[in-house]
Amino acid sequence: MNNEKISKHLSQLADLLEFTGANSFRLRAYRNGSRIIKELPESIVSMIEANQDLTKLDGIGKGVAEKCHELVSSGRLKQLDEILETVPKTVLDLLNVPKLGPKKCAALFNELGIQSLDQLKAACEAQQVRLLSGFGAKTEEAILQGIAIAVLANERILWAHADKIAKDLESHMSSCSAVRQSEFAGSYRRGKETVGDLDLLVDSDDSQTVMDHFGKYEEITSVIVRGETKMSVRLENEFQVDLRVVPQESFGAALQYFTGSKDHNVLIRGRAKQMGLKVNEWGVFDLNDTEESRVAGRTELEVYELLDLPLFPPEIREARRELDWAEKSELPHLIELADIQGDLHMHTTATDGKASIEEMAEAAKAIGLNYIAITDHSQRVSMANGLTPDRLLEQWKKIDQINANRTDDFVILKGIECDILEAGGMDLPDEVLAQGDFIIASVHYGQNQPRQQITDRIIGAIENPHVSMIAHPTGRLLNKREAYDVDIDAVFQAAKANHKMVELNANPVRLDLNDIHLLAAKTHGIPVVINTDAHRTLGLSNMRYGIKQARRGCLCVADVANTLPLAEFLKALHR
Ligand code: DGT
Ligand code: CA
Ligand code: CA
Ligand code: ZN
Repeated sequence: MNNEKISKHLSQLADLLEFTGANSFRLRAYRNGSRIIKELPESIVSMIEANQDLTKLDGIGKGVAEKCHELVSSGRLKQLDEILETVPKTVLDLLNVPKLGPKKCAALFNELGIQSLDQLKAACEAQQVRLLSGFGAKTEEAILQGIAIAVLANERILWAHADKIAKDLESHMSSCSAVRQSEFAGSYRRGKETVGDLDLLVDSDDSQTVMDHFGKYEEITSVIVRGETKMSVRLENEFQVDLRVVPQESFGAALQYFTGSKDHNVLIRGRAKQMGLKVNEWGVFDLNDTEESRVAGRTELEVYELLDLPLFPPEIREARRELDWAEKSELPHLIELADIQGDLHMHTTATDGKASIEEMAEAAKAIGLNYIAITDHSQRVSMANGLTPDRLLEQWKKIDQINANRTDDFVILKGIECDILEAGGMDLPDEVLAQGDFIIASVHYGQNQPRQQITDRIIGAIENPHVSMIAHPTGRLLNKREAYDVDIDAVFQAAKANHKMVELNANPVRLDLNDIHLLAAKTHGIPVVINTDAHRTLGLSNMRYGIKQARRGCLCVADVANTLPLAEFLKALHR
C-alpha cells in the first residue's frame, strides 16, 4: 500500500458508490480524501505505523481515516468488494467518456442497465439515451463521439504511467541473478505518448529462473501465458507486460526487433534482403551461406552497422524519414534534456499554482535552468482566480524587484498565459501586454467551436503584436479530450509569417503539439518552445516528457528556442 493506491481505492469507492445511489455527502468525503492523499507529502502507511491520528490532516475525517486503516492492514476495502458483487467493474469504463460525470453514468446504469462501453454505444445508436432526463439528442451525440476516446483509454496508458511501471518492474528484476542484461522495448522505448503494453527483454541462459522471478512481481494480477522463453502477464486495469528471455548472442537483434516500430522493421528487413541478409529477432543471417550463419545479433549497433545504417534513436523508428536521412548521412542529432536552458510556462499561487514565484525560481535553478517565465492565468479563467490587469502589473512589479535583488544570473521573465476570448481577441488590453516579457496566448473556452472560428481566433492571437507563443495549440488531453477542430497548417502559416513560437506542452497528459506537428513545425522553421506548464515545483520535472516527444518529432537543439541562452532567446522573440 502507498498513498497513490489508497487514493485510487478511495476514488474508485466513491465512483462505485455513485452507482448504488449512496448519499452524496459520503461520496464527497471519499473524493476529497482521495485527492488530498494523492498529493500528501507524508506517507499514510508511515503515519499509521507511527500511531499518528490521520484525522489531524486537513480534509481527512473519521470515515476516510478508517478506510485508510483498513487498506493498510488488509490491502482491501470490504465495502468495495461488496459493491462489486452487484455493480460490475466495467461500469467504471463509462467514466472515461468525456463529459460523462459519475451522476450521468449512474443514471445510464440504473435506468438503462448499461454496464459497458459497447452497451452504451448501442443505446446511443438506438437513441435511447436522449430519452433520459438530463440527457438529450446533443448529449447523446457527444457521448457517441466520446466513446472512441474511452475505448482507447482502456487499451493504452500514458507514457508517464508506463514509465512508472517500467521503473518499478526494473527494480524488481534487478534482484534476479540470472539476468545478464535487460531492457524494455516496444512503444515504451520509442517514447510513444501512449503505450499499449510493455515488452521486457532479458538476456539470460536460465529462462525458467527469470520467469519465476518475474512471476513474483507483486503487481501481477494474472498470468496470461507462460512458455519456454516467453511469458505474458496482466497487471491492474488489465495492463499487459510481455517478457521474452533471449540468449546473449541474440539480445541486440531481439531488442531491435521488439523495439519496432513494425513499419520501421519492414523497411529494415527489405534493405537486408537487398544485401543478401536476413534479419529477425535472433540475429542477422547471411543468405548466401548455406548454413545461414549468424553474422550479428549481440548488440543493436552491430545489427544496424551490418546493414550500413546508424543506430537510430528509438524515438524516430517510425518509418517516416529516418531511412532517407540515414542514406544522406543527415540523421538529426536529437535534443536532450540537458540542452534546455529555460522554462517559459508556469503558474504560481497568484492563480492555480501551489508555489510562490520565488519557490518556482529556486526549484528551476536547482534543476539547472537559467531563466523562467512566470505565466499565470488571465482574468477570464475565473475558476483559477485569473489575473486582472491590476493584479498582473502588481505581480510584474514584484518580479522586477525579485530580479533586482538576485545576486546570481538567474532571470525571471514577466509573463502571462493570456486567454484568447471566445469571440476572438485577447483577455487583457494591449497596453498591459506590452509591458510583459513573454506573452502566451491560449484557448481555454469555446473549445468546441467550428474549425474556421477557432482557427481564426488562434490566428488572431498570433497576429497580435504582443503575443510571443501559442500554448498547447490543439488542446487535446490524452485519453480524455479530443483536440480542438483547428486547422493547424493555417496556424503554422500564421506563426511563420508573424515570427511567433509554438509550444510543446510537456505535461504528460497534453504533449501538445504531437510528434507529427512538431516535425511539421521544424520543417516550416517555426521555433518550438518546450514548457512544463508547472503548477507546483515538482511539475518542473515534467520537462523530460516534453523532450521525449520532441525527439519523436525529430527536433534538434536548433529547433527549440528555450535551448538558447536568455539574451539570444529574447532576440529570437519577435519584438
Ligand atoms: P503498443 O504496445 O501497441 O504500444 O506498440 P508496440 O510497438 O510496443 O507493439 P507490440 O507490443 O505489439 O510489439 C512490440 C514490437 O515488436 C513492435 O513494435 C514490433 C515488433 N513486432 C511485434 N509483432 C510483430 C510482427 O508481427 N511483425 C513485425 N515485423 N514486428 C513485430
Ligand atoms: Ca508494446
Ligand atoms: Ca507486446
Ligand atoms: Zn498554463
